[in-house]
This record gives sequence, structure tokens and C-alpha cells, in this order.
Amino acid sequence: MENAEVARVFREVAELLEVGNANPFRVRAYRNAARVLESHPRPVAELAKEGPDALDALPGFGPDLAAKAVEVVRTGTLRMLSELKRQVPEGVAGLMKVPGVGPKRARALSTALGVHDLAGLERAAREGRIREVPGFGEKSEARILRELEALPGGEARVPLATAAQYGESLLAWMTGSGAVTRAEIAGSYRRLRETVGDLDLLVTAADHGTAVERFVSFPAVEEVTARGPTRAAVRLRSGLRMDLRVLDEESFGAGLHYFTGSKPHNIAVRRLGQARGLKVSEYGVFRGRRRVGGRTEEEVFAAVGLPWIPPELREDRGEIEAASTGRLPALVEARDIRGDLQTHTVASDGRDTLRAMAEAAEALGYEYLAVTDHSPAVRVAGGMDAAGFRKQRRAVDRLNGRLRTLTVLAGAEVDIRADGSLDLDDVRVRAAVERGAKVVVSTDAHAAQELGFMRWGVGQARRGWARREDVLNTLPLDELLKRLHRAR
Ligand code: DGT
Ligand code: CA
Ligand code: CA
Repeated sequence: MENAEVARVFREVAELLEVGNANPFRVRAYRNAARVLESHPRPVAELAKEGPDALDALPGFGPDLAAKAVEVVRTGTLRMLSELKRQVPEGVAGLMKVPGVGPKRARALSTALGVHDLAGLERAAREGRIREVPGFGEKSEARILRELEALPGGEARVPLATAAQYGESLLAWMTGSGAVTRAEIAGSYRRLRETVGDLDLLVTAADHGTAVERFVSFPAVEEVTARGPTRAAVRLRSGLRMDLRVLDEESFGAGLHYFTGSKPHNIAVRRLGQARGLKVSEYGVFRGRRRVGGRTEEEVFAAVGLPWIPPELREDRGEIEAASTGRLPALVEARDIRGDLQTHTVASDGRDTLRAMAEAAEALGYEYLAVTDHSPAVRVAGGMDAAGFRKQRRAVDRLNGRLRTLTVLAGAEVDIRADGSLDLDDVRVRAAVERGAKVVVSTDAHAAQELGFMRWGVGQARRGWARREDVLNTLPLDELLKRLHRAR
């Protein structure tokens, strides 16, 4: 038990007492005790063994605090803390982790917005709802968002699709200038995690300084937080953070592998290398001082006896074993997808017409598009009634007469759902396909443009180890229809 851990418990007590409007002197006593412990040269565990007097003698401590410190040392926590937690409204204390949000403001936010955690608070901030809470404005909303993003532990993560907007313009900015010869975004972004903490840009460049200069002058940059000859870090106005590393050609593969992660995957690969007497680092693969690989990722994997592993699998969830026994799955690819099975039109709550959706799907090269406007049972605004469905079905028939390569399927969302299309995350996809279930990757597009969301769905399916044969909408239309009929 470190002093800092006991201090953390005391700080938590102080916060909760504050939320409960406790006597300010009592609150201060716990805060003070935390500070004393943090800076005390001797371990509190040792003092506790010496007996109550040793702790009692600490500045600001009395018999009560001394006994509490002993309790934390012995049990790792405090009964008092659990009791306080029960009394405090859910989530209020959590919101106080945001600098500048004290107990009063935390309570106001929690009550007005119904948010109970930092993720909920962040959503509310992004949706512009904090400014509507009495006592808050646009400025405090922006500030809360900034603070959320600066919190350590990456609690404020950005959805992958949002990060991709920045990622793609960053790549265009870097490569368009001629300042770099190669640019790639590694990290969770490359592993297609559903959310990313920051973007990790790797480049090669004839002149390192020019590359760093170009990076820090990316138009969306608000602050340059670190800068050196071969690296830099920035924060964008949106709060998103980005790291840059300039690598040498001969170590680009090693750097790409290292910074793609994940960390547990890297550690497992490094261990394999060690077993072969190799050192695997971000600079290359070395035997003693001799470089034996690192120009490409394939070289890094080959050095430790593995085939190249797709980034989506690099989570140390069995991919190393699968790779070493030749059992890596041939993952489904975006081009395997032959149609979208969950989309909406203006007939319910979508924004585009049936025809616009069909044309967009045809332009994507799809064979089929299921329009699944909400049935009345779903009870959302804009749900369709039976007459609406009949009307849509006629429109679909007419459209199918005109379309050359695409078939529009009229369905209701519920029909498809019954066949296994859920909004599954990567872990559940994996569990499903391991049990032999089929999954459907659909966009739930509410506009023609949103049909493009398919790439994110395919990414999650890949992270769930899904192969083409695991995904129903990779089937040609006739086979798909056979499957759907059989399922009913
Ligand atoms: P994020 O940004 O939180 O969404 O997740 P990542 O995976 O992008 O993590 P990040 O940006 O902190 O670091 C990028 C990669 O660098 C990470 O996936 C693995 C590698 N890395 C970072 N720190 C370490 C470390 O201490 N040890 C090892 N082996 N690899 C590390
Ligand atoms: Ca990252
Ligand atoms: Ca990073």
C-alpha cells in the first residue's frame, strides 16, 4: 500500500463529503491528510505497524484520521467511503473529476442532463447541451470539453469515424506538401478501434525538420504541446491530440509495428523475439548490434517466426497463437460486401428518397439494398403504417423495373433483425462467429451518404475475426434470399 493510494482514498472521501454539503472543516481535514501522506518520506504502512501514535503524530492527524489510515492500509479501502458512495447521487462524484467542476456544478449537470459519467458528459458537451443548463454557457461548455480531453487515462475518446475526418485531411496535408515521402497513421486508428485516444502519425522524410514544421502547421492545430528534431505533439481545436514520429526508411516497418500496437500485442511479439535471442524495438529487429530486419512489418513478423498479422487483430487476443499455427482467419473485406441490409428513407426518419438511396447503393457497386423503414411497432417519430408500407412496396417494384444492377428489397427493420443483425461490437462479433452464427454488416444509413459507413462496420467485423463466409451480406442476392427465407 503506497502513501499515494491512501491519499487517493482520503481525497475521494473529501470529495464525497463535499457533495453531501458536509462541514467544510471536515472536508479540509481529509484533503490536508491526503497532502501530508503524499509528501511524507516514510511509507504509511510502516507507520501503521509502529502503532497509532506514529500516525497520530503526523501534521493535522488525530486519533480518528490515524485509525482511518490504518483501516485503509489493512483493507485497501474505508467502510466510510462505501457508505458515502451510497448516499451520493450516482455519477455526481465522477463528474467532479473534470477540473473546474466542483460539487455544485457536478450536481447541476447530473440533474439537468441526466448524465452519470464522463462519457455522458462529453456527449452532452459535443451536442451543445451544456450551454442550456442554467449557470453554464458556451464558454464553460467549451472549457469542460477541453478539460475532458486533457484528462489523463484517455477517458475522452473520439469515435473512429470522427477521427478519420482529421486523419484523412492530415495525411493529405502531409503528403500533398512534398515534405514527406511516406505517411501512415498507426495506433488504435490503424487497428480500427471503435474509439481512439489520439492519432499517431508516422512519416519518412528527406528532411526531418521540414516534416515536423509541416505537421505543427496543420490548420486545425490549436497548441503545439511538444516539439523536437524528429517528433512533435499537437492538440487540435476540437481537443483531438496527434503525435508525430519521423522515422528512417530502414526502420519504418519496425516503427509502424511498434506504434500500431496494441501494447499487449507488442509485448507478446517482443517476448517471442527474446526467445530467439532477438531484440525487437521501434527501431528494428536486432541480434546483438546487428540489424536483422525492420524496413517492413513483414520483416518484423518474419524475424519472430510469424506471418503478417492484420492490425485489427493485434490486441493479444489469440492472434499470435493463430498466426504461429497458420490459423489466422482470412478476414472479410469491404469489397466482399454486396449490399446494405438496414437503411432508411424519407418514408420514415431518413433524409433521402428511396430513389436517391438506390442510386447511391448502385454507385457503390452493390447488388442489393434493403430499405428497412421503421414499422409502427418501433414507435419512433416518422414510423410507417401499413398503408405506408404498401405504398413503399409499389415504389420499390417500380424502381426495380428501372434499375440495372441493383435490387431494392423492401423490408422492415424487425425482419432483418430476426436474422441476426444486431449492432454488435467486436467482442460479441467474435463470440457469435465462433459459435457459427452469421452476422450482417449494415449501416443503418439515414441518408445516401451514410451508406459509406459500411467501412466502419466492416472494420468492427474484422476486429471480431469475421471471415467473408461469416457475413451474410457478402452472399449474392439469390443465395441471400434463400438464407433469409430459410431463417423464417
Ligand atoms: P489510444 O491512442 O488510447 O486509442 O490507443 P493506442 O493503441 O493508439 O495507444 P498510444 O497512442 O498510447 O500508443 C500507440 C502505440 O504505441 C500503442 O498501441 C503501442 C505503442 N506503445 C505505446 N507505449 C508503449 C509501451 O510502453 N510499450 C510498448 N510495448 N508499446 C507501447
Ligand atoms: Ca493513439
Ligand atoms: Ca499516441
